[in-house]
Amino acid sequence: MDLMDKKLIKISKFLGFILRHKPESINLTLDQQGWAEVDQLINLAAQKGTKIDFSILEKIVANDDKQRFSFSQDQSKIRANQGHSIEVDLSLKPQTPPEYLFHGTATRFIKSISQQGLLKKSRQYVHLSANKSTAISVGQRYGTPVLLKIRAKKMQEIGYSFFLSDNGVWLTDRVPRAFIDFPEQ
Ligand code: HQG
Repeated sequence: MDLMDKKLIKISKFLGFILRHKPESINLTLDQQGWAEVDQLINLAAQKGTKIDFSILEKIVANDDKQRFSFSQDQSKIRANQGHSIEVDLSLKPQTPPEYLFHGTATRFIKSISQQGLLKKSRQYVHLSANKSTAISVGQRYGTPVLLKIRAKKMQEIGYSFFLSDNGVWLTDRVPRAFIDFPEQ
């Protein structure tokens, strides 16, 4: 990883924090759809000591490993594609999920998940992925990863809604335990 990559990752983390969780920490306000004015973001971040310019934002939007951020069409605004803990309306339309989706978690959460199902915790949705390897790396963030297989299509057939974020993450309100296949211990 070269220095530039390191800088971009640092700013991408900063953006994730600001655009998903705490815009007020730099006195920024997001609109209802989660958009921040790019100029405002740049100015307010600078006031709090984080130097960002438009070309860095362009690089992050284009190259972020999970495509976490998007510009509005005219590039005057930027937002996070998913992962919010603050209330935003991403205007995602319900979609039919594949038969199975995956959720990566850590061993220490399994007992509670087997009792309560998957809950969204501090975020707006439970996050699921179509491929196993993504789910495993998500779970790894919290400890020894465990892969849960979710009967998504069944859930949708009985009335649960699923949404697909612009960066390919499947989102739903909750997953009752009956739709989760736990790995054998
Ligand atoms: C767990 C990252 C106990 C859940 C990733 C997870 C993702 C329960 C944790 C995105 C539970 C919440 C989201 C229950 C759920 N009892 N634990 N009943 N129900 N949990 O970070 O899915 O890199 O809010 O399994 O790639 O880990 O930030 O959710 O372990 O897409 O862009 O509670 O964040 O994206 O943790 O990750 P999180 P997540 P970024």
